[in-house]
This record gives sequence, structure tokens and C-alpha cells, in this order.
Amino acid sequence: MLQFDSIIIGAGISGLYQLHKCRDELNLKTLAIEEGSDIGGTWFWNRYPGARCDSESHTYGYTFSEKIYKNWTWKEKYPKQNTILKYLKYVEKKLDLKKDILFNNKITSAKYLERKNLWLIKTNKNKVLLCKYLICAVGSLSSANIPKIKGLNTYEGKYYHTGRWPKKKVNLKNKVVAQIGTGSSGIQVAPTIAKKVKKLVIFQRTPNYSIPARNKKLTKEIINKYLKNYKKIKNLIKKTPGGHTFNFSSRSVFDFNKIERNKIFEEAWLKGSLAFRACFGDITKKLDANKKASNFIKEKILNTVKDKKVAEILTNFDHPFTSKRPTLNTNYYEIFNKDNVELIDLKTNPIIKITKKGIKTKYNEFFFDKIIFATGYDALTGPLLSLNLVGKKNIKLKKLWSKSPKTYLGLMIPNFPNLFIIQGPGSPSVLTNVPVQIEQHVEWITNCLNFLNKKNKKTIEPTISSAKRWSAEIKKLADASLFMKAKISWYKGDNIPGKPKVFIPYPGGLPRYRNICNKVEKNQYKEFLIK
Ligand code: N01
Repeated sequence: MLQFDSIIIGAGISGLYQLHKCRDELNLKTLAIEEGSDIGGTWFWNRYPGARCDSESHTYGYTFSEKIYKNWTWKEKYPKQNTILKYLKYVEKKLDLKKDILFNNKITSAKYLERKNLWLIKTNKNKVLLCKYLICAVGSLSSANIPKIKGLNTYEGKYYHTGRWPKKKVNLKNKVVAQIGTGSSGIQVAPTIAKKVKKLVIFQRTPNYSIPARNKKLTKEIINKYLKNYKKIKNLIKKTPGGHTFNFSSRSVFDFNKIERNKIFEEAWLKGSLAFRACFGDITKKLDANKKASNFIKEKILNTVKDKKVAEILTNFDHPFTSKRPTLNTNYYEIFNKDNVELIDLKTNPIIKITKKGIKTKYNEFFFDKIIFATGYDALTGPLLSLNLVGKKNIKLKKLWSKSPKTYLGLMIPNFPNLFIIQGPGSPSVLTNVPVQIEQHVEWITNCLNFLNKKNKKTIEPTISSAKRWSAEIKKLADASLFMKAKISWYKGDNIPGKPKVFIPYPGGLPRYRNICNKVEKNQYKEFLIK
């Protein structure tokens, strides 16, 4: 049976960097295993129309190598899906990674063999492999959620999930199309396809706050400025809570009168981007301050959408702005002024079933050529649970996490020795500009492996008490935040029936989290059992 020092599951942004670190820095015999037919992870699967990143391009990528950063040119403010894929292919070539990636293999199980201190990995292509260190680089948003709606199996047309969009072109021209879901993905799909479909019916469960992205081509001057400021950017994104280049203003919405306040909101609105939420320091912290931002956004939508009833459905918010992931859009609200776009409010007109030809709601029956599910993910825990992980004493991860995910730092799990997670539940992950957190995790894991090898240690796992303390810390921070005010939020598992309802990522911000991880490393992993 083939045996490796380290096996990495996934060849997206995290898997690629971890492969480079394990193989080229630590000299470990390493293999990455990837379900897809190529590298890219999220950006391999999310090929849906309009797919584009919400983080600004000069901050979305690796910063570990000045050469890699400077030999690549981002041409737009926000990179498109296939641009990011090209970027990752460029990095892969530079580091010569593909020769150590096994594609088209999905992990079906991974079991820890206690007597041998090895992980036994099986794939759907009947590969059976052993390794000392197992590193899950499976992404936080990779388990696509297609809701179990009655009748879906009887539908005769084709249906798609945004996160599993086919490689082959999907022809939507002059088709009658349903789109279920209006999160970040749905808000990008709708304006892109509204131009070509005959009719688009959007099914909205919860109205979302969306800020204009204001994408643009980058001028030569801006590109040169970013390249010249590589070091500054690299340092800055480590210091802001979300890993972006913007920081939160220290001013309060209540320091200003209505006219002054709206002027500041207006300036931030015209600039666009996720930075809108940071134009005052208390928007994301205090309900009354948040209400001012929420009212400003509502007013903008009401002024854009001509049909008053439709505008009302789009602004009937049931949660504070930023308590769910804010979204960016390009002409999303404008499409509701087109004759071929219709909005269905699932709160008052829910889906009863999917029929052979379309969708039946409480008050209507629709016929569709195609259905698009922009219905999100079984976030953070879903991709890990699908690996069928079994730790020491035959402990199944599914059982261990049946009431809540238990990790220390979102990096390791008690009783699962030598198993590392990049961006796991309990880490800032989805609350950040993802590549920034990925680099931090990969570097922490690499340093930890280096420590174990140097000290000639066989295994590492967090103590049960450190994992308990970590869960309590997350709960305390989440309870004090606005995140818990959202009715249905995938941050706390509400979108998946039967999933534990606890806040999953670490909400204390990246710098604070980084400090804690650094301290653990400096103190030689006192919170872990090392043998
Ligand atoms: O998924 P979502 P997403 N019946 O879960 C609705 C990242 N991302 O793919 O709000 C009817 O946000 C659901 O309704 P509700 C980013 O982190 C980044 O859009 O739960 N509707 C919601 O409207 C993002 O946050 C980028 O009530 C149902 C939608 O489907 C994350 O991925 C782009 C339903 C799901 O929204 C996920 O975004 C895309 C049901 N049974 C994604 N179940 C960029 O950087 C769910 N919904 C640009």
C-alpha cells in the first residue's frame, strides 16, 4: 500500500499552498487528492454565469512570494471566476505542483489506525493510501445544498447548482428559467442571465442587503501602485479584522446629523465594495447604528425598483445588515424593472412542489426549461463530515459533531491525531478575505509539522478541555455580536435541516485570532497532547 508523510485533501487555494509547503519546505513525501478534474477548488466548481470574487483582486491571492505576486497582473477591481482559475494555474506551474496531485478521486473514508499512528484513506476510485499527517483543505463552502423539495426527482428539465456548475456551456438563451436563492451567488447570476433568457423568475426566501460592487478595469497606474506596494498590502491585510485593505472607521453614526451621515453613506455607496459596512465603526456592532445603514440601503432599493410591490418584497428585511454575509451586486435591483424578470416572495407564496414541467407555489404554477439552485452550502462542517472521518477509539466525526462542531482553533479535533483542517469550523474562515486566512493556517500547520519532526514526535491532538474552551469563546463572542440576530443564517447552521444551530466560524477577527495561534506556537503547543 502506498504510504505518504502527508496527504492533503483538495487542490484549491489552500491545498496548493499546503502542498508546496509540505513538499518543498519540509521535504515530506506528499500527495494532494482532488475530486475535480483540475485544480482550483471553489473556482473550479463555481462557473456559474456572473461568478466573480467580492474581494478586491490585489488582495485576493497569495502573498507568500513576492515574485509570484509581482509576476501576475490583475486587470479588474474584482476578478472573474476564470481569471482566478488562470491565476491559480499560473501559480501551480511556477511551483510545479500537478505532478503530486491525484485528480478525479473523491475521499470516501479516512480512518486513524491507532497502533500504527497512520491515517488510512480510501477513494471512490478504489485507491487505498496511508499517511502520517492528513490535512483537510476541502474549503468551507464546497458541500452544495440542493434543498429537498418535493417532486424534484420528477422534473423533466435540467437543473443546476451554482457551486457545481457544469464545465460544458449551459444554454440559457431564450429559455424560461427559475432561480431559487438570492445570496451572493444568486445576486450575481440573475443580472447576468436576465439579458439572455426569455423569462427569469426569481424565488426569494429572505431579502438580502446588497451593495454596488462598482467593478472596473484597473488603470496601469493603479496596477503599478499595487505591485509597488506589495509589502505594504501584505502587512495591511494581516492587520484588519476581515483581511481586506479597509479598516473600520472609528466614527459613530451618531456623531453626525442626518445630512452629514447620509453624505458619508453616499460616498461609501458610490465607492461600492464590502467596505461600505466599515464607513462607521458601529454599523456592525450596535443595532440602532445598524438601523441607519439598513434604512439608507432600503431607500436606495426603493428608489431603483419602479414596481412598489416588488420593491417592498426586496426590502422586507428581517435581519440587521451584516448579520448575514453582505453581498455585492452589479445592476441586481435594476433587473426588476425589466419585463422578463419576475420576483416571487416565498414568505407569502411558498413552493409546494416541483412538477414535471416546473414549480408549483401556493398561488401559482410555473413552467420552466431550467431551474438554477443558488441555494448555498452545508457550510464549514459539511465538507469535513462528507469525508467519513473516524478517529481514535473508533470515534466517528459525525457522532462527535452531532450537537456542535468541536475543534481547537478550527485547526484540529480532539481524538483525531495528526489531522489538520485549513479554515475549519471555529476559525475566522468565511468571515474573512479567504486567501489571507488560508496563508495564516497553512503557515501555522507547516510550523507545527516542522516542530513535530524536529522533536521526533509521532502525534499531536488538542486536549478535550482546550476544544471546550474554544467553543465557549466562540459562543461568547457570537452572542455579543449582531450575527445572532439573523433569523436564517448559514453562519449558524439554519439553512440545513437537522444541522446543529450554533455559530460556526470564529467571530473575533483575524488579528486577534492570529495572535492566539502565534502564542500557542510560541508556547510549544501546551494546549495539545504530543507524543
Ligand atoms: O449561498 P447563500 P450563496 N428554499 O447561502 C436561499 C460565498 N460566495 O452561494 O437567506 C428557498 O448565501 C437562501 O435564503 P435564506 C460567500 O461567502 C462568495 O449565495 O437562507 N430558498 C439564500 O437566499 C457567500 O456568503 C462569492 O432565507 C432557499 C440563498 O438560497 C457564500 O459563498 C460569490 C432555500 C443561498 O444563499 C454562500 O453564497 C458566491 C430553500 N430551501 C458565494 N435554501 C463572491 O465572492 C436556501 N435558500 C462573489
